[in-house]
Amino acid sequence: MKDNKQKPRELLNSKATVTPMARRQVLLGGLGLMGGAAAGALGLTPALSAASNLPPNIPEWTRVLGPGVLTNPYGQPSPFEANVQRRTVDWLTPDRIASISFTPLADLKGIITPSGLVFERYHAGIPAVDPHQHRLMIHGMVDRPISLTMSDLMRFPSTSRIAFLECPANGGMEWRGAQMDGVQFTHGMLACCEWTGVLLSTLLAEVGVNKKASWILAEGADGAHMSRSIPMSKAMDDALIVYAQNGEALRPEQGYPVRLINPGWEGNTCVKWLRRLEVGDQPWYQREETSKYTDLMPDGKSREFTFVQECNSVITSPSPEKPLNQGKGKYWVEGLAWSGRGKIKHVDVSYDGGVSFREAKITSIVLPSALTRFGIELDWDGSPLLLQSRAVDETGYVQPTYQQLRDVRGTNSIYHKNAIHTWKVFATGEVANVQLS
Ligand SMILES: Nc1nc2c(c(=O)[nH]1)N[C@H]1C(S)=C(S)[C@@H](COP(=O)(O)O)O[C@H]1N2
Ligand SMILES: [Mo]
Repeated sequence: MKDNKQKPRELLNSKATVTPMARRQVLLGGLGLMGGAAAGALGLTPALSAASNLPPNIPEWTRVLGPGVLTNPYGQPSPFEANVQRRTVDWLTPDRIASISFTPLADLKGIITPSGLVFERYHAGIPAVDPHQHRLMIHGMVDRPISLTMSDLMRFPSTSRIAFLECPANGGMEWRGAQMDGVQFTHGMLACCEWTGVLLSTLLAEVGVNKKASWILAEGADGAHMSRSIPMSKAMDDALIVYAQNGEALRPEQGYPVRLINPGWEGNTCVKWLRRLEVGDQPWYQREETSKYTDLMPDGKSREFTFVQECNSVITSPSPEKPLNQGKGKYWVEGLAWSGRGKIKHVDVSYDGGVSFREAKITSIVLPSALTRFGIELDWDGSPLLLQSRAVDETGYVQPTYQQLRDVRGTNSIYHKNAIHTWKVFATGEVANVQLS
């Protein structure tokens, strides 16, 4: 593990280079595998030579009729975008069953993550749930326990909400130093979708909750029976029982046919393939070691519950995946900010490792507990930069530096790392992940 926490000036002058292998994998990962085959399926042929398609010539695709409707009954991205893929880090987990894949943040625009690119986190793989044989049970300290079919669930008043989904382990590999060479891996346990379903409070009103009840156990139908204890206050506030994502049924990866979404809270509380909600008067012990999400503090004690995903941000371009590869001149620097405590108020960007900051433009709709996009124009003179973004949310909370975060949390943690991130831009335009204290 590289441990390259340095002061801005040392880093700006350092000769450190980008790890060439890692970057090449990120940039070329899917192309060789998918480009040709996908292009064939759509009836597109790669250009004979690029120049023959450029003005003033008439490009070849303008001279022929293209494939017709229903060439692709469920549409796919252009084959030229085949490199935009979820990716995993093979050394992170022993297999791909209890594992994670990452959202390709560098290639995305706006604030909505396309469903097929939402990061995946499984403790026992994806169960093949048949919606007709699936039930959502609600029982425990309630007056009228119920077992709902999917059709039953869809008869309740429906509501939609855009919210981010973030694993609290996002960035966890960076606690001890800069390690992952790409924003996909430093911040890609993150997505933002429009979620549609029924407010949990509506279902709880239907079953009649005992006045003494204060917690709810949510349990999944996967082999891990992954379960989480949710305080009644969140259940009664904005917790959503979701059956749709970005306008269509949930994807199997995201919990088809039904999952829990707790806006602004740890992704692990958002139980997928939801089969059971048990109402009780105390939290349940988290059963498996692998599904414990506790924060180990410097004194060796653990925090049992840290539900909220605090304010965070990252520049997605430039990034190791998006170098400044057009020489000197103007570039659009952009990134994402988010806070589980509400709306993003503003984002500052630094080009000199936090010595000075300037305010970025917010370029998207601003919603509570949703990704928010920012951007700022850079007129690059070709000298090295230390790029940072620092977000502030509507509670006034300012995203901490590594030093500030480590003063409270030490370096033993895995979860809830929201420190200001630094990209070093070299004179060549290449970008590397570095850490400043
Ligand atoms: N049933 C079930 N729910 C689950 C999980 C799981 O393994 N099983 N993983 C959790 C974790 S740790 C996270 S971060 C989120 C990830 O959601 P996603 O895979 O839709 O991105 O789902 C949560 N819900
Ligand atoms: Mo997670």
